[in-house]
Amino acid sequence: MFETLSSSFKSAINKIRFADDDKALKKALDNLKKSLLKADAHYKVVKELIKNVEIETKQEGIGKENFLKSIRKNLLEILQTGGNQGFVYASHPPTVVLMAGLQGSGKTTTTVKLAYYLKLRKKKVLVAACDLQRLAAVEQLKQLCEQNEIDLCFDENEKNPTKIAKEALKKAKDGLYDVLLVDTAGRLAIDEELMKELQEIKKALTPNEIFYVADSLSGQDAVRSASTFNELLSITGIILSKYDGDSKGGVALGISKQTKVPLRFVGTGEKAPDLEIFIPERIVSRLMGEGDLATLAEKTGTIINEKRAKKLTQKMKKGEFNFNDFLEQMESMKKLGNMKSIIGMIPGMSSMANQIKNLDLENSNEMKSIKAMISSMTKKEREHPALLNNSRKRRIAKGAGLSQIEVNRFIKQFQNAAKMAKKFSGKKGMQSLQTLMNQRGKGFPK
Ligand SMILES: Nc1nc2c(ncn2[C@@H]2O[C@H](COP(=O)(O)OP(=O)(O)OP(=O)(O)O)[C@@H](O)[C@H]2O)c(=O)[nH]1
Ligand SMILES: [Mg+2]
Repeated sequence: MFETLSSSFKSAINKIRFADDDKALKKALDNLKKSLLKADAHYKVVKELIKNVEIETKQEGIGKENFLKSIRKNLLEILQTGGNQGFVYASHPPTVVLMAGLQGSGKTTTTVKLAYYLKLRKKKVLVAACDLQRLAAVEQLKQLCEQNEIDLCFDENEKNPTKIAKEALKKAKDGLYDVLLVDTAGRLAIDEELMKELQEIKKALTPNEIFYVADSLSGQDAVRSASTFNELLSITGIILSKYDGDSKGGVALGISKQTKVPLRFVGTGEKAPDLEIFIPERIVSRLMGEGDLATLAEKTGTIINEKRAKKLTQKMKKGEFNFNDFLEQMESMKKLGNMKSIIGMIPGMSSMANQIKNLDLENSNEMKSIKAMISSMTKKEREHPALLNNSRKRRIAKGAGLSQIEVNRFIKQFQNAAKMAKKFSGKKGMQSLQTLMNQRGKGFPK
């Protein structure tokens, strides 16, 4: 995410080559303004940003450094409007979060993503199914929660969402849950009936947070509807969904400043792991093309079990890395979510992220074939890749419905990967891993 915006900033910065070059500054600012407006950032926010950067850069002396410093400072100010960041836990659990939004904006998906995010952080999470408007709504949530092993409170025969909400709150308290997330019904437009329903649930729960889920594809409309919801319901945070369709990404830039409500998370895909925390300092780094190692390390840190990682490294060192370990690694990668957004967090890689289509590990043909091959192996073969002779390879190919050439290619790839792994698990490899680990714990929200 942010690749489009990031490249706008980078190209502006690159235009400033010489000191005291008024013309270059003007050109850089004009270009920046145009591309931000094209990305659907609000004109007032853009105008103010450009004006401030121009004044400050001239004051400090035109040059790359001062220009960069001024953009950073002003971007941070814009993104920080509104207060709380990330996820804030109530002092007395459960933290109750009411999810609101228009029809199809992504409330239900985002509820599950947030539950998944919190679960990875070792929180006990309950979801309440309070959309009783749409027929299949409860079923949709049931399936998503089952897939991701998330507890759900629901009653398909109940017609009154406030009743379910109250029941869920009681269950959350009795069951010592850390967080209760309440999914609600959407409407095509903001109408009285919807507001009444939401206000009633709000009264019954006194939630700690009311998150408004806004569809970023709807551009400035998302900002307007967020403002209206805020007037009527006093929302405490905004989540921008569908940010993987990047064209109108400029909305993220101004939405906090325009609504005075902080942007808390951004949805970057349809799957449970595709949710990014929105921390202004980190986002500014990403916008400046400097990557975001903090979020990357935090994300990998929640998924990679350190003990297990050590054990794997030992195995790699001894050259004992086998097919089971390989599958396990693949499963962990899946939990990281949208690869495009992961790559964009690595410093200097944001332009590369732009070129990658949403790489889907789970559903790629390659992954499917690899899984089929490994499941056609015996337990012994999986643990001891060296056993695979020609007759065994033939059997595996048959079992997986693949040609022997394909099986040979995969085994070759695997052997190369194991060799590389052995090399990197030596001293040098450990050093780079250590550097990444050290990034953890620096200013992470709990
Ligand atoms: N690509 C992408 N799709 C998303 C994202 N968030 C939600 N969607 C998709 O958007 C569609 C609507 O999402 P829902 O979560 O059902 O929306 P909702 O607000 O609960 O809809 P209603 O309950 O009908 O009001 C689904 O097909 C989701 O998969 C996202 O961040 N990226
Ligand atoms: Mg829904």
